[in-house]
Amino acid sequence: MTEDTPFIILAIGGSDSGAGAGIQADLKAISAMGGYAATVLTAVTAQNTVGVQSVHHLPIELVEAQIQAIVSDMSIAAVKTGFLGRSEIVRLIADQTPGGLPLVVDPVLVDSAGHQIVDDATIETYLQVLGPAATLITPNFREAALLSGLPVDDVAAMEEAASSLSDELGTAVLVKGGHLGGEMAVDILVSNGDTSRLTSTRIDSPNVHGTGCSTASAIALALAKGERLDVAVAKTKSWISESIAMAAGWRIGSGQGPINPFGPNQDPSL
Ligand code: PXL
Repeated sequence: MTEDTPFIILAIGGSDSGAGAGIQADLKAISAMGGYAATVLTAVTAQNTVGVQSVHHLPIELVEAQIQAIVSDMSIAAVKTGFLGRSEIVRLIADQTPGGLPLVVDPVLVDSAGHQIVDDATIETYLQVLGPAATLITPNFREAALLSGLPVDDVAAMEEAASSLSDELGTAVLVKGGHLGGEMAVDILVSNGDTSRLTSTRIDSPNVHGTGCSTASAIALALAKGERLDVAVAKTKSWISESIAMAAGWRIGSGQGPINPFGPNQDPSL
């Protein structure tokens, strides 16, 4: 590996045809931050800024073949997972991704309207198999409620769900409150028993589709570079805020559009 070879992040998730979220968001975020994203698709969605029209889950053999193609050839520095969709895919990812690397699991369990989009067996497999293998799991507040079994409708409840989940899984947990409303966007990080609140001013923009995917991808890259978890999370939060601000005037479609990860000044240390 030459010195200028970028860190390679294995991003596993679904395609968003509107390119706001999913693998397309991962590819943009990781590229914008100077990494290289290898992309394993689990599903193809037909969607735009208005919503998801259909989902096609790829056969498990094809998901496995993609992972093998990557890990047999490339030196992966971290793994990030997004939409996995089905219990057997969650299990496959836990079995097949290389160990000993930072693993950031964004458990995509609800759609942007807040409806559950995976079955209960899939949630159970996250709890039993993939969550415990993760370095960090990054549910939004609705997903934190589903995973912890606790109601989550304010910041105090986010803290309770985050620490309960962190205790149960034995991993660090970042609960994102961006969609909770209010003047501030508050996230909760629980790591090694320590709870911290990360706050930023809410930016008025219709374009926040894919912020979860982009956040988990940027954190995975920062961890690959050896950044401490709390620092990686804090830097990523301010980068996401800037990426939202840089796309606030965009009108890519009539609904919730993408952010602009290429807009912010890149921090060379991230
Ligand atoms: O933002 C979560 C997400 C992840 N992956 C895919 C998606 C979405 C949300 O729409 O479509 C493929």
